[in-house]
Amino acid sequence: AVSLIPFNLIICLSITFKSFASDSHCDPGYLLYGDFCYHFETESVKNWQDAEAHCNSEQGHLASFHSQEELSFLTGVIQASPTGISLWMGGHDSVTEGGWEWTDGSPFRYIRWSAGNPDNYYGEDCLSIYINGGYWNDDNCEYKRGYICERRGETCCWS
Ligand SMILES: [Ca+2]
Ligand SMILES: [Ca+2]
Repeated sequence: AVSLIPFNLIICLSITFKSFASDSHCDPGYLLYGDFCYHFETESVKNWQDAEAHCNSEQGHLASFHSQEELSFLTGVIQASPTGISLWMGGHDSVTEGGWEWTDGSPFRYIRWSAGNPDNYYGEDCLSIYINGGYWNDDNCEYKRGYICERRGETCCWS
């Protein structure tokens, strides 16, 4: 039994080292990109608020994006199995019209609006991404769409 303790410790250390080397890992159903795990929900459609609430129940938020690289990852995944026209993301201007923010609190700097948007058409306040092309639309929050959740990646052992 004495020899098992250091052996277990070695396993944990090696897993920790591996997880640091690859930053983090994700639960089943989530894909790792950078420090975050993403879940692409295309089977159960929800309005924007219910989609965000579902992501909250998974300790996350609707996804935010901050670079062309992140967006290329996203569009690569959703175009591999296209479902519907567009998916909900975490952007909204429901607090202040035209004052776009992400539900995860990250800065709203990188933008990729589709031509003519945001147009606030009949009061659109929620951000959806077109599967074909990855451009964004301010959309009617009540529409039921698939969505993308994000959460921080898990780290092993001592987190
Ligand atoms: Ca609006
Ligand atoms: Ca629009």
